[in-house]
Amino acid sequence: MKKWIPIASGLLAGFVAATISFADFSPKAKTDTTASTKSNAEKVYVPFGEKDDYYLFASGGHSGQMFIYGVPSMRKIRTIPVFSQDSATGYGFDEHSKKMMGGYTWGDLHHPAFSETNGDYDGKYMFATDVANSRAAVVDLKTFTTKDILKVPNTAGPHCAAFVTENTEYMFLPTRFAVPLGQKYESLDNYSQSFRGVMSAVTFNEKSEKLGIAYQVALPPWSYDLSDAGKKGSADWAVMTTYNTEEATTNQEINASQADRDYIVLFNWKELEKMEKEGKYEDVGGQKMIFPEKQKGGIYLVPVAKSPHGVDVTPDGKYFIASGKLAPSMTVFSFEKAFKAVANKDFAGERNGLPILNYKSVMEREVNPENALGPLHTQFDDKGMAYTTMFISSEIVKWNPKTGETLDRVPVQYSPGHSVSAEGDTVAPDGKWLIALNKIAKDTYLSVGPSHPESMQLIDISGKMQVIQSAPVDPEPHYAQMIKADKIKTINVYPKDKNNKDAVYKKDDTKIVRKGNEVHVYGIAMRSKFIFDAKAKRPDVIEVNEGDHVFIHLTNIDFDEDITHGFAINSYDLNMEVQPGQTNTMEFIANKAGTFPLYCTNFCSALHQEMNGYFLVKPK
Ligand code: CUK
Ligand code: CUA
Repeated sequence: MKKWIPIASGLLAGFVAATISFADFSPKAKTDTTASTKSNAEKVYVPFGEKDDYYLFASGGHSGQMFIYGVPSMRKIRTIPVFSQDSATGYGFDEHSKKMMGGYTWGDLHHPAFSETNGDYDGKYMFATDVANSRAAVVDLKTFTTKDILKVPNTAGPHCAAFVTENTEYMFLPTRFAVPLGQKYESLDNYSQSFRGVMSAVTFNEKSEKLGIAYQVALPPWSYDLSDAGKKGSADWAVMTTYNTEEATTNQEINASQADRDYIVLFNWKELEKMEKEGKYEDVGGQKMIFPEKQKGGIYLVPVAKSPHGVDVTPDGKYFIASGKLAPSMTVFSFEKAFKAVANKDFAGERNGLPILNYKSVMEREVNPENALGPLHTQFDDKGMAYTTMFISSEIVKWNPKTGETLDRVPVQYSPGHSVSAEGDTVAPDGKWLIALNKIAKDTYLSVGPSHPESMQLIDISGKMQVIQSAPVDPEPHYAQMIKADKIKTINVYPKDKNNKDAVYKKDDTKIVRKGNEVHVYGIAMRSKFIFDAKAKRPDVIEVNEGDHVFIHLTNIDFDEDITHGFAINSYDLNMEVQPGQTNTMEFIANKAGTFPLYCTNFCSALHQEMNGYFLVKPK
């Protein structure tokens, strides 16, 4: 046995090496004294029995889900269903998740953000937003399941968030699309007067595990793109980029790119909070809507080169960096200078009632790395150095925000949107790893037809930047966050819940209760059978009448790690999952008469195949 392990791991290492697409195996890499002396294959190889150092939580874009990878191996570990149905876990089929999804079947998840304590990821929750159907969600990291989803009224396309403040006071959700308040019908001829880009201050109550809205802000009818919360000295502030300040209502490709300058919206959320407390808002569809043009202060515009995309706050909280998108430059702004300009009313005019700060007074430096095109997003390492993705020149550029000097650059395949560094949005990033989230991975993997998978490339940033591994990813990686693995504390089984009246933990407590045409089944799943009514002649059979309203409450009484059961009824298009100790409910109308086998969908024991029964529906 002892002999077998080194041989097998040697073989595996060889296999890993053979599958790396962009690795550099030259001896030069090995003699680089600043980098580790390990080969690239060894750096990403996690032997069987060992675990990765980091979790990567990647946005699933229009898949609506979140993808979990291990770093540095770049192995995909799990999909967490968030905004879209997922039959593998029964998400969106069982009662609880169906209700959470609010009638929608899909979402477009762009920006995941961890909950924070003192500006550091605390490993408790993950937040995300849905551009497609204007929702926000929270995922519990004890179970890697979605806990709550909130439909955000008065808004269309909360894109740029989620980003959270230093102690998770708020998650701000500015929107990509302007709409009339309440999303009522309105002619586009009245766009400038009647449309607004609404930002919502979303809160999270840890006790009830529910999301809520503290207040909303009716901003001008522009597109709000990316944003970031301040840190340390700038912790009370937040920034977001805008485009289409031209207020184009058609052919945005051209019409929204006319003006040489758009803005960064700089706001003080403590002041907005004060306005809310003092009742300085109007009721719009049951929400507290602040109209900033009627208030004094709190929100300022900072001019920036046309149509910027990302804006990112440095780990020390001193600067915010806008990426040009259409302008080939990154602009570094100083919070300190901005605060001074605010205090001195150093304004260059106003737009839509919002004061514009003097560009020269706030700008620290413009950075134009040679031939670098299409800057989108910036991340940071442990030394405060910046890494900006260049969508058009398809590379990552490392530079010093304090001097503007270009330090290093590495090509990626191809067209990176975001990148993510280890613990990158905290006040103390880790360095070590950066992952480029590429939109186009042409010819990286075996062909799967005309549309190729997207890719994530792992870059070792401990010395000279080197791409050392890549992993395919389902559509579509926008942002991701990377957290130290030991910060996440998962549970092994769901604890018994005495207050859950749907839960049954003993065979003798199982029963089928009829109230009029409602049928409630209180059953258990265990290796390797279902028991719906222990006293019945056939305990694993459910019999109802056509048209009955059926509730199946199922508890998995295998309090044993990883013994998950599923529950599906043949031809009824239903499936749900019960994890160890969990109780779940399926609700439906028995609208088809007949004989329908029911079975466990999740392989749970050698007798999994025997874990079935019948669902009988007597015709009317
Ligand atoms: S956006 Cu996708 S590359 Cu939604 Cu963060 Cu910039
Ligand atoms: Cu239970 Cu398979």
